[in-house]
Amino acid sequence: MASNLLATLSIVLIVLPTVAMATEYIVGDQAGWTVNFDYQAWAKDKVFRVGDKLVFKYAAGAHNVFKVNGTAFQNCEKPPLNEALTSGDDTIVLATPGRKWYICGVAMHCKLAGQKLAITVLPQVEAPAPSIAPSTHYAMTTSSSKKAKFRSTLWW
Ligand SMILES: *[C@@H]1O[C@H](CO)[C@@H](O)[C@H](O)[C@H]1NC(C)=O
Ligand SMILES: [Cu+2]
Repeated sequence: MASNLLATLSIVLIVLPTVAMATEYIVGDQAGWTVNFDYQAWAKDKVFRVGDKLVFKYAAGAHNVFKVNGTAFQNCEKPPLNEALTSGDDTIVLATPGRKWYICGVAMHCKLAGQKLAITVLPQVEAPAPSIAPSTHYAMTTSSSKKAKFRSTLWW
């Protein structure tokens, strides 16, 4: 029991800082990925960075998601169907900086109902300059003064 708890705690402690740094955006928020929604207005005041995620939520079959180039975005050109994301809960990790374009390939959703999203992905937040890091050594002074109490598990 206690070892399971410890294992779980360790995993959570290791994973948590990694997760907390990236932002996960539900495209369209409560509206999800749908027709007649202004995705440019939705994206306008958001800052997208490498490592962040876009989640496209929709009823599977009703829509899909294509990552396209700027020309295809403009003209609502659909790539081959096998390139579509279709699960209804599609996560895209923003892997590189730059302009990114997404469209729905179902019927005329892109062309006639504005189901298209264009964003600009910025680089990850700068880490400390590499020229400074190797020559400077910081002692690890942070330590938890509160030891975890597992004694309660013995009283079962
Ligand atoms: C943009 O995408 C379309 C459709 O997938 C493709 O036909 C075209 O060659 C692409 N253009 C560029 C410049 O990559
Ligand atoms: Cu659609």
